Amino acid sequence: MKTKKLVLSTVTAFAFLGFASAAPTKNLNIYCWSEYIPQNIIDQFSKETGVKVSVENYASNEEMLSKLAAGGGDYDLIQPSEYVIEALVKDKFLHPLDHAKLSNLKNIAPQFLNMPFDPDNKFSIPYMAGTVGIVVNTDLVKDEVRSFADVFKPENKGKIVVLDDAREIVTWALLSQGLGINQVTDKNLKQIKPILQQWIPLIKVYDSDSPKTALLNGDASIGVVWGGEGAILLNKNKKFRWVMPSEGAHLFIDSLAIPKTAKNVDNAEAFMNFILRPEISKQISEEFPYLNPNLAARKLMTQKQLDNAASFPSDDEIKKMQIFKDIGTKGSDIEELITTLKAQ
Ligand code: SPD
Repeated sequence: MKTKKLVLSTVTAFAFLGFASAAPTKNLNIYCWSEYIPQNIIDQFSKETGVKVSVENYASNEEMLSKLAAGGGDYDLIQPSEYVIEALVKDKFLHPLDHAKLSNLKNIAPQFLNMPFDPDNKFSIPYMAGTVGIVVNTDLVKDEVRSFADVFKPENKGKIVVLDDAREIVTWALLSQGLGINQVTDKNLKQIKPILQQWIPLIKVYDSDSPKTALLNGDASIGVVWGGEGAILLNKNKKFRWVMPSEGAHLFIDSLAIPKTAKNVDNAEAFMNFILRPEISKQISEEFPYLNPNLAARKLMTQKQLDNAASFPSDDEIKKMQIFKDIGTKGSDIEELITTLKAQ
């Protein structure tokens, strides 16, 4: 991604200019995904530690990266997904973690530790994982829906809500062509362009913050959404059905990491260890029911929570899922393609 490379180099330059961590303070600035860290978790941490926490939200990895690149914010903790950690590690943007302060990391399932984007979890700890799938309001959509191709049918024009995320949208089109989610080449982008040209005019709502809202208020009757959002809908009303797209899906792992520029590293590590506690992680899952990688927390969860297919795909489903990799300058090609198609 041309912009991203620039972004990351700019951010790295900041780190080298000496804006490194200073003396311990009672502040913590978090920049995280919207609807992901419950306010009551922040409040409990503040009450217990006396640390004043400020939180800013973003709706995509790319939004977070451009804010960092612009030198905006003064963050101690960020919440990147796997391919972004990979890029930030390459760019030497992250502060190495002190594992002596992360005693609760042992609660994380081994399958989510030591992943290729951050071997030995030197720079990041898993927060939540999940997938992206289809939610159908069965009161309003009577046809069988099994695939992305079933969602993006002319009959569904004006009824569809999707994530406002270029990499996601391109991924669905790649999968619909039997292509891998990281096979973002010029040739493949050319191949999927006509598919996206058919799909995009059918979409009514783009929303990465809360795609469930359009399905709840009737603005949309079918959607392609984060697993956690799907899980909330399933809990709210039996008319909503979760469908794992037959073309395939990806597994995302969103982590917490500390920028090299952070001023409150101790507080950031204390927060990481706090959210890794089983009872705290369980509370996070109650409000935002994603695929919780914390095994000790899962032991405290109800069978109903664990049985929610949008939160916890089956082992077989997970085995088939691919994971995003850093695609470098191709990221900006994707952004450009989707922006152009949305404007047509
Ligand atoms: N509201 C929180 C949504 C978090 C979704 N994670 C996104 C992963 C994108 N690759």
